[in-house]
Amino acid sequence: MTQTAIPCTVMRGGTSKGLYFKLSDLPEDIATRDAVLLAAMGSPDPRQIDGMGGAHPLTSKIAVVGPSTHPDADVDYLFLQAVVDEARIDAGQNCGNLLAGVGPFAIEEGLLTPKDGVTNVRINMLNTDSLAVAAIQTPGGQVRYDGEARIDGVPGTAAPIPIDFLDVAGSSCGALLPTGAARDVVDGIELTAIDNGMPVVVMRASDFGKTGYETPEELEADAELKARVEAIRLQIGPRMNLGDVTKKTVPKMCLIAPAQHGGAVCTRNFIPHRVHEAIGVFGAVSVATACVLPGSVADGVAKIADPSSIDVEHPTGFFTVAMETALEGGELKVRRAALLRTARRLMRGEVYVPASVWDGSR
Ligand code: NQM
Repeated sequence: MTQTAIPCTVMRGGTSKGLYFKLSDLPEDIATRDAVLLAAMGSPDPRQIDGMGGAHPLTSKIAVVGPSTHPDADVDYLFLQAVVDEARIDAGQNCGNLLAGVGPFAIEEGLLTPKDGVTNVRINMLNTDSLAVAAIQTPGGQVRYDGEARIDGVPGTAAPIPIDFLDVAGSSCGALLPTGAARDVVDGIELTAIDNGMPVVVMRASDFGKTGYETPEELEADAELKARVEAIRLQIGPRMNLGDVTKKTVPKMCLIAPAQHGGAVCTRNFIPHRVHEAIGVFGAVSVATACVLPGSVADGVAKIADPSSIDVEHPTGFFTVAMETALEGGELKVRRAALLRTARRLMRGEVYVPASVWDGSR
């Protein structure tokens, strides 16, 4: 036997795609687990030609799902980013897009019993120690994938998966505003460092001499801009309680501009070394929160018609975040955030890794 076969499901979750594993199908030892996942994805290699990865951070994602270790949840979800061109598995961020596939996967794999109608799956998100509830369509106790819900960045329509978050503010950085201020200045650029589920640094595109309406390709081709953005990221990261972020995928760096299509704000997101084709889920929640935060750099850029529903524009459309916030003693409190995603099971089978990486024993 030269290869080890591991049960695996490929799913589109929101605007991302990844490999979904049951916790019990992977090695317990973390170093061996990470070696297995790198081999499964084909990292490190810019083309990921010898694995399942799609040669972009958005298609080099992994969800590990297991029985819940939280009294108020049904399942545990650990998100792992396989870095495309480095031998590195990063557990330092959450992913709200792959999160959309966790409920369907858990039901399909028998990790919880579905209802006839809609099954609310309570998910313990291990990366940020916070909870989400995803409503999965399960008529007759079967996961339904087809439907009429449309999300920008994905062709066609699918069954809706509304997701609710109760406690994501400060879940990575310890506070909604980890530097203690709504506005900071680094390298002469005003910014808002915020964490409402994802550490994000919000900056005005115009401060970099950009419109904010450039395509991801145009921004990725701008070496000078990328160097300036990265220099700011490396300085503000430790101040966001993230330590040295040189080798981390957080914080995300978001350039904002006035909305072009009737939304609240226009965004371009460095995640952090590629530019997102849309926007991450928690990334959008954090940017939307900056838009309602008094004194943030979004003040004067974002136009908020209705603070309970914020349309974040991105390169391929809109991302709508529903939010309940309140000002308490001048401080912004986030009571609830919610949004809509879809997901689809694409394939179920076994992924093969060299037996020299793992012989299958746990
Ligand atoms: O912000 C991309 C994605 C993500 C993460 C990234 C995400 C989120 O679109 O919750 O979904 O910012 O790395 O999958």
